[in-house]
Amino acid sequence: MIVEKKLIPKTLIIFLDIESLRTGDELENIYEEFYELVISAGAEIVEKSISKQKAPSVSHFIGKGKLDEIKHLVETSCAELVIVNHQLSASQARNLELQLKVRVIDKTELILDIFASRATTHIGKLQVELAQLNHLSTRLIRGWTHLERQKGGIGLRGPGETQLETDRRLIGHRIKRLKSRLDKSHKQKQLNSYSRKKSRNKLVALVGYTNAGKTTLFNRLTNSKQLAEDKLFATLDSVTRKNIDPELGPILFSDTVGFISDLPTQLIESFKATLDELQSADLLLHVVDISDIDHRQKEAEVNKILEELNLESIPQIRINNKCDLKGISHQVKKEEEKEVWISAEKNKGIEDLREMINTELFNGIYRGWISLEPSLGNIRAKLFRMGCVDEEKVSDTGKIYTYIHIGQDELKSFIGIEGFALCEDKDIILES
Ligand SMILES: Nc1nc2c(ncn2[C@@H]2O[C@H](COP(=O)(O)OP(=O)(O)OP(=O)(O)O)[C@@H](O)[C@H]2O)c(=O)[nH]1
Ligand SMILES: [Mg+2]
Repeated sequence: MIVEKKLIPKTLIIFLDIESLRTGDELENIYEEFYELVISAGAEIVEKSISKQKAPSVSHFIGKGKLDEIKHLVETSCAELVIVNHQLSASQARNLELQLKVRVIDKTELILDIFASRATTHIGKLQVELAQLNHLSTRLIRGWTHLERQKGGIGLRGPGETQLETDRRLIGHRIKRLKSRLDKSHKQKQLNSYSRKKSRNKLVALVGYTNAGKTTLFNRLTNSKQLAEDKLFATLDSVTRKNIDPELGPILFSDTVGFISDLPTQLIESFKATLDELQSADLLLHVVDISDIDHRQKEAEVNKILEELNLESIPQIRINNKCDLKGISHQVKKEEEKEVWISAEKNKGIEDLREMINTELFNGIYRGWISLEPSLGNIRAKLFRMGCVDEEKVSDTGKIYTYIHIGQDELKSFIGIEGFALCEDKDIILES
């Protein structure tokens, strides 16, 4: 058997705190997240440089004195790669590489790299490639734009065209192709969303910071077995499934990619097609890891990204997850606050969540018997399609009694139809 050996680069990490007012614990948390990102990318950390700086330097991002120190560290540790916990401009990255004589990558590239290694579905892979190419093209921009204007040409590489121009052109073509392929998949998704509307299922999307517990909750609500792991970006591709909880109205839940602070804009851009699905969501479940000391900050980051995606107007329930770790017993605050305390892993507080979802989406749930005249076969079929029917009895006269659970709002649309009536248990015993 051939075992593929993955190259693990010896890596030096640079953690620079730029004039922040953050306290020790918060800073520690941010450092840990960065450290974990580096590990997730599969690097072997051989050296680190942690420091504070007032403002980034325009040319190298890192101040001169510190840079000399780092240069020495690179040499003594034999590091082959340097990763910086910020976004660098193209020239800063190049200048740093010239100084340090090893490859330098910034936080954007680091996240893109992790996404690339995690993407499993066809769409996921296309999206990551698009993001990487978009990023790459910003890195190629300097030094050739003036040439492009002279030549401006499609066609084979001609005399006078530099390698940079050729690369740029090839990247441009590939980006165009990827975009059109993603567009096609996107259209398919819109069709799916249309058929969902027809089937009258509500769409509830789980959003939140990476590692908050979205997939764990999703699995619980839909009885799925999606991979939930204690690592950043365990989920990359959205998955949508129907709920299994009979107490809930007809709902499709959608698990999505987790967010992180400084999520590269290229990534948001290329994931828009997937995240666009969220536009048609009726409700967002914002999952927060309440045991994380930084959870307020992370919650704000998520809301910022939701705003960028124009999703801020969709109703939200804030879910304080991992209560078991905090020792908080599940409790519901005032209902208007739309906040619940749960432990997705320990299955605590799910009833409160269920109730809040039902209230939010359906104005509460009606559970009980209805009677249908035999001529209302189409209504009966519709109720079955909606997944509302729990039990059914037919009287001697052919009248159908159906026990349903349905949103109060949905129920309203049936009331008034001739031959459709709400009834009580005793009515059924009398007739059948
Ligand atoms: N103690 C505790 N751990 C939990 C709870 N919910 C989730 N976890 C753990 O938190 C880790 C992350 O859970 P996931 O469900 O993968 O988180 P996610 O939000 O889907 O993460 P990404 O897909 O990476 O964005 C896993 O190790 C879970 O077992 C909880 O209620 N309590
Ligand atoms: Mg997940």
